[in-house]
Amino acid sequence: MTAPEDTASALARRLDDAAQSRTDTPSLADDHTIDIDDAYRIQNELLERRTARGESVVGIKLGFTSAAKMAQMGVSEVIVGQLTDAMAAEDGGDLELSTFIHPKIEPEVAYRLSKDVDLDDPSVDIESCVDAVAPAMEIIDSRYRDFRFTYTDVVADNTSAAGYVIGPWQSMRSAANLVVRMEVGSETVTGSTAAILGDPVHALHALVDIARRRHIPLRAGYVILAGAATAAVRLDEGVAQCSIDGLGTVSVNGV
Ligand code: OOG
Repeated sequence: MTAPEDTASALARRLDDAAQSRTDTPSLADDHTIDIDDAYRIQNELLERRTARGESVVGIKLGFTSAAKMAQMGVSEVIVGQLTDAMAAEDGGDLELSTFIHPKIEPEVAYRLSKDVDLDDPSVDIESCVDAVAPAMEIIDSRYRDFRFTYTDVVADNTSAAGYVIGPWQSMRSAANLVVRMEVGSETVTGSTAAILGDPVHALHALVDIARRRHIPLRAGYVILAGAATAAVRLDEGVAQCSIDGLGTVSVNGV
């Protein structure tokens, strides 16, 4: 753009309608020029539509935290999206697949904020605001056809956020260099938490920087998903389970 207000609203509506009707939409970049500021503006408008329907923002997710994904997208910066209560699935519970367009699942590490992070304090220590860590999985469901999107497209689309499931919380501890194994139906992927910016705790520090620049509050109680430890796997009917050595196991049942 830089897009006029009404264009940002119209694009947020287009993405929200796609999610609600489970119908994919072409890349916004096919017919609009949007910059990264526009993209976060569209994301905020998208979240305003959700909160107007009664959802609450309960956390933040990071994306592009692996070197492989950054290289694939040709970017060097992480991206963030916002999680709402309606996206939460229960550990071991059922996940209604008909509510998605073409869901994929990825293994993640989750952190929990025990207090607000004061972003106005230049020396704020986000690690001192975290009291717990857990194994988790994120369901990504790009609203774009065939997951074909540009960097700004995916930010506008709330970084494909669609669902998440958190395993048992452990008291805050290092999650560095832990083996990750995710089984989805007959497919197994393995990796390491080191794929998440070298150590998932680095995602927390990256988040402070981006939250300051994008005026995203980080509130007590928020769940922070640090980013994927492996490539995403297509989610079909059946159990998806992720185990992270030393952290625990989390699962969800696609129905
Ligand atoms: C974008 C979301 C990527 C991650 O962990 O890198 C993401 C997508 O691939 O649809 O969540």
